[in-house]
Amino acid sequence: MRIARHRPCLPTLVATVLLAVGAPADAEEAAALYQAECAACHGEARLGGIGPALLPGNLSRLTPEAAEAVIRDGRAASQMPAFGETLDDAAIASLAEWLYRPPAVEPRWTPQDILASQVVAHPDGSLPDAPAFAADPLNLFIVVETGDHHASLLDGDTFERIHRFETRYALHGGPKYTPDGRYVFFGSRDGWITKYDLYNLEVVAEVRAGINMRNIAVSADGRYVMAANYLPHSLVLFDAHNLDLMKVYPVASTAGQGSRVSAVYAAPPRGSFIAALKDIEEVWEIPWPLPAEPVVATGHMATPLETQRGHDTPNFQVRRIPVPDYLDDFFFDPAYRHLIGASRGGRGGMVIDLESGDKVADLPLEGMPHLGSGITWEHQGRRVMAIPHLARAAVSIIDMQDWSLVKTLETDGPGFFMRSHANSPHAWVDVFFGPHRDRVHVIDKASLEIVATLTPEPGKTAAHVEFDRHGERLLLSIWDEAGAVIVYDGDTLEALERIPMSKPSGKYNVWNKTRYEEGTSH
Ligand code: DHE
Repeated sequence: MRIARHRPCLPTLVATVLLAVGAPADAEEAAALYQAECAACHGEARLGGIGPALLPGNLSRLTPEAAEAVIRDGRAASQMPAFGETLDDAAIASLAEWLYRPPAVEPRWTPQDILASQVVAHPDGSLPDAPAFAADPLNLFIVVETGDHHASLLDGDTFERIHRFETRYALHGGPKYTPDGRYVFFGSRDGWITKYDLYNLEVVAEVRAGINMRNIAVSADGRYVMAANYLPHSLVLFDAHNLDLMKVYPVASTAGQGSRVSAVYAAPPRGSFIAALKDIEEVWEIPWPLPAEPVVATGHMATPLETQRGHDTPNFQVRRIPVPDYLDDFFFDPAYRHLIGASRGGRGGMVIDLESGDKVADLPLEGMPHLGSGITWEHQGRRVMAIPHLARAAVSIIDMQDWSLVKTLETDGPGFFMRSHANSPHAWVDVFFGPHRDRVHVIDKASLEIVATLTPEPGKTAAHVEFDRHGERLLLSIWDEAGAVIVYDGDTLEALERIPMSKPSGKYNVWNKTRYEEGTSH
């Protein structure tokens, strides 16, 4: 075995031992190699960290040959680096083979574990009902800083930092707000959900939903939180008030095959949570109880909840919708009638009618469309959606009436995140991968042309935009330990201010999120 160099984040002692032992001839050596090369991101016990859990039950879609290729070449659109120059073929094969061996102790996270993890610091309703600051509470931004695991609360009018606080390790996915914007829920990759009171700047409650979590969703009425896990294979429902456990849904096919959950989202007009699964060709819909009075959800979805709920699944019961492929990534039309999904390894996307459960269209979306960051707008009287691709230097624009491809815009590299606002003439897309990762494109939503390409800080990754509630100014991240968010004027594209941050990943404006603004993620 050849180890040309070892990565700076590795435990030096173990790496030194490995240099001495040579090729890993047995499981013990492969295990040591795992500790040296992989544990920092995937966890010492393979339970996940900033990378996913690596246990046989989570690798069912990956052949050992494909696992070797991922170790050798890295994985597109993730933080998985290539080890091809560090490890020789024998070491890679040995390591890949070892990952498919069951762990000595099968990891478990039972309802009792969930209950025991719950901490209620300030029971819901025990803190004052007015904000402790003067800023517009509906124009606040949460900025997640993954560099040192903190979050900042910004005033969306003055961009003054109201507060900065420590978060759980490795938050991932967008924080979710209650409809009044008072509380925000964070989810971490290692399974923790934190409910935070923005008015009082205090944690209300925390609970650990799983060992390796994908994301969380909050019902449109703010009463329920659903967590989607990779490990264990489960969805977990909580009462949002103090994060009391309500129900654990083991995720498996009717034949008993378990599955990771790709993600879960709230579908307000349907009054339900919708989850796509990674290892079973099914989408799950789980309705929450409808309020006695019709609730107009928000923003452009001015439809009473009842009228859209066309199926008769009882509250909190699972409706299984068979689909033709695994769905790793997905998105919805504004009415939440259609789910637009894609498999990471697939050659395109598909549209599922959530009422009939039928596939109604195939989409020409090669190159790993990042549907989770899709946005929509009105173009010449028709609604279009635009999505970047994780493995292709392009943005695809699709007509949402007949699902035809309107345009493919060539970009300077594959992108991760896309953003706009109903009041802005522009859509922004980053160039997250490749040599031009310090650039962002600005697209004119009327002409569907790139009208500007900015390089906010040469050499540093520029990514992820979020507008203020008015659609006038926006925040863009400089994705670096010594990074920043830069405030731009949405019309003139002029940089107005630089606010230092530690690797700011996402920014989340209260108004845009609670109103399900068309130009942002939900
Ligand atoms: Fe994410 C959101 C999946 C890698 C940063 N990412 C999401 C969501 C999903 C997802 C399903 C939507 C959840 C939500 O908001 O409720 N992400 C995946 C992957 O499958 C992938 C490719 C591999 C993985 O490691 O899980 C992946 N994601 C990354 C990263 O490497 C990023 C860039 C850095 C990080 O923090 O891990 C990253 N993902 C983000 C961010 C969001 C996100 C900042 C929220 C975007 C938003 O604006 O809503």
